[in-house]
Amino acid sequence: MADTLRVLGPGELRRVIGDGEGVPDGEVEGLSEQDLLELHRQLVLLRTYDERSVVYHRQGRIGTYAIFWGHEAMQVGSSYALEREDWIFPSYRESAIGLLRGMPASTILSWWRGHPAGWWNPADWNVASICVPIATHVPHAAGLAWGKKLRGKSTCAIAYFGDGATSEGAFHEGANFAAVMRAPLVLFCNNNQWAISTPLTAQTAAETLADKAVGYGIPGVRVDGGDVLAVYEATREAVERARAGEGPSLIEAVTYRSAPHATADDPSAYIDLERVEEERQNECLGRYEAYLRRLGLLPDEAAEAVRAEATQLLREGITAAEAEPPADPALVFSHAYVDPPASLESDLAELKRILG
Ligand SMILES: Cc1ncc(C[n+]2csc(CCOP(=O)(O)OP(=O)(O)O)c2C)c(N)n1
Ligand SMILES: [Mg+2]
Repeated sequence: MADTLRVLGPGELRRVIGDGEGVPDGEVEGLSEQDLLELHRQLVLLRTYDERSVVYHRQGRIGTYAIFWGHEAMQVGSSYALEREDWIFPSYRESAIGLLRGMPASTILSWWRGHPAGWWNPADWNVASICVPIATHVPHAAGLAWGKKLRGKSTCAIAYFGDGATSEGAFHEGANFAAVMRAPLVLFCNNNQWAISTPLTAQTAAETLADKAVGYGIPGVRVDGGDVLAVYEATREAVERARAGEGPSLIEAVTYRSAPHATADDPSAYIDLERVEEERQNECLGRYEAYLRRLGLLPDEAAEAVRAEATQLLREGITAAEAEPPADPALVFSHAYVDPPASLESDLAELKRILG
């Protein structure tokens, strides 16, 4: 495999996993069998977290939830290319990425329950807070990466954001700043082709999102977002560039959102349901499991054991999250102002009265 970023033409996506028929399987240099199985474990962990969360939402046990079904390969493949001290800046779509660093499931479930037990200290995991405003974390990630560089560290940062985020001023400011300062940053765009109900065609006039990299003077690559190995390899190259002092890279991982934007969304009003069904048939975990089976690396019992372990982890996670004592309602108000206006006091009194 090439050790510099390969720039492919529009429409061309980097792939490693074949289709079991005409398209042959590739391999990624440097990944052992143990690595391949760990990638599988992580994919199953995220898939299980996501599927259980939708159920917990329907049961009224967590609040509105941003589904990431089908996005797991982008998250697992990219984060696997990082070292533990590298910093991750997730959006709501990557809410559970901390699991891959051992963060307890209860912490993330608590976040979705709106409970302060879900407010982790970013420095404990080198995972920043989940960013809900679109793209505002991109300048934060750029600043952190630049700061690490100024201190002579080899640490880099990765910022995850969607296709819609590339239209935001904060994306431009962060990308431009990182490029000018040669900050060790990986700009990872999950191009799922939808920003809630806005399709990619209404989002940009650019042929590809990776093309935007040209304007910043950095490399931009396009990769199949459903291919965990291709995502890993592309991110590893971007990380190597970052550590070598060559600055940021933009990775456009292309997929198609095959679940609702969030539990509050009904995409049947705007999405092509046939396309969704096609994508669901070709989803990233199934593709990777088929790849491992072709290599003879995934006996049924082993796959079952990985699923059982993840299911158990989630069961324990929701139990622990629900065992948290009720949060103090004053917290809703207490970090908003240095000098709180008098009206907040009466609002708090009213809230306490309602809560009984
Ligand atoms: C600054 C800002 N504007 C608007 C919103 C409302 N909003 C929430 S999700 C979303 C779409 C984002 O789409 P994309 O960047 O493609 O990410 P995806 O949800 O597809 O992962 C919007 C506009 C927001 N959260 N923040
Ligand atoms: Mg999107």
